[in-house]
Amino acid sequence: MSSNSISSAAQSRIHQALDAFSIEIPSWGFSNTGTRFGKFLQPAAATNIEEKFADGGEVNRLTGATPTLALHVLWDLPNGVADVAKIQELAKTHNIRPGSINPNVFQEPEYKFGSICNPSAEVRQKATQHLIDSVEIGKALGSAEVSLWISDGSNYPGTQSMSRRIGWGKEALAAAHAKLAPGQTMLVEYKPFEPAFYHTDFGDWGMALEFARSAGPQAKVLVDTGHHYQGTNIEQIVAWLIELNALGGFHFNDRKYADDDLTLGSIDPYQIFRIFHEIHAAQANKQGFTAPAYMIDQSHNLKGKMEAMVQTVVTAQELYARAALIDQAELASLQDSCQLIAAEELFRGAFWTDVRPVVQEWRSERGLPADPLAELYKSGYVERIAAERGAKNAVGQSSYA
Ligand SMILES: [Mn+2]
Repeated sequence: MSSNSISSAAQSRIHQALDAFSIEIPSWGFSNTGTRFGKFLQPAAATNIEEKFADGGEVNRLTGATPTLALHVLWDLPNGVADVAKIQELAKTHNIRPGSINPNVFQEPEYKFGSICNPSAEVRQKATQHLIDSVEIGKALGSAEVSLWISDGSNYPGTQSMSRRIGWGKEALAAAHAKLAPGQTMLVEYKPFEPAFYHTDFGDWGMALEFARSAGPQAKVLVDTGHHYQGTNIEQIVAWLIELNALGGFHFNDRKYADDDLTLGSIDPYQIFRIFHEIHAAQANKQGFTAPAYMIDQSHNLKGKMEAMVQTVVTAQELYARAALIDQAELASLQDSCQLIAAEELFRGAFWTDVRPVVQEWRSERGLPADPLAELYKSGYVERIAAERGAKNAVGQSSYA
């Protein structure tokens, strides 16, 4: 199908949508990762923060859509605020800004029974201080979001007080929220299970919303698309969070079973389309709606990391563009008159339209490579970094840092 079959009004909607769409890429998406059974080493994987910035900058050069790189405090700023100057220098060199700051309160042995929800006041204090340090790092870097994934929970009924842990978690988040600068947002992520298998303290969007609300006005909910039970209507959760002015951001990835961290749209592109539709609908219909932060949270064990990241960004743009095809006024009128088939066909028709020629045209108009993946292959970047890093990557590493 050529771009000729897309009306010029729809084409200009796509162009406008893509101009406003950027997506954050994660520093950890470029380093070696694995399964819980083992780590698979790739010769081109980034082995330090300099290489993560170089890779992130290259993805931004190819796509023009990834202006920020998410950072993990323990892995990327092991010396905390003392590493800020180095990060700023790397950002300048590689033309990609520091993005969300992600505290790490799940890796150290003292967090075995939880971090901010741990029964030990001493452990809670340590975890709370790490959140506060992360807020300070965010301030020093001028980064907009501090993104919290609290993995606390328990494995056996009766072994922990779910209700007392709520209070401990609230106390810690309020203490961290009190340190936020005016422009900073605290994002609260949720997940129903894993690493804990009986209860998770931040288990679903209702819990995350209550934690965010009790922390303060700058705290919002983060939706990780892989963090739901099978069959959950994620786009309805998105609609509710928009209604409540509580949608802070997304971690995009795809899955077949649980939190598989697969490439966005690889298993169910219609799911991502339906989420993007709720965003476009809010933009058309809700006064004062501000777009949430779009972020990628994926680890590629089998695919090449650079290739997978570029593929992900391109897929996100295509699905965002497809959702922009829907004429919101027309859809609303069909919905209100309960013309079910016509409404569904309008919706479904947008999903099935090949927008790639229009997206390529948009890229060319902005001086970007029309096909970022082809350009990556042509550039020889992956071969070059594999040669440079191969020896370092031949040695096993014990963490995701
Ligand atoms: Mn996530």
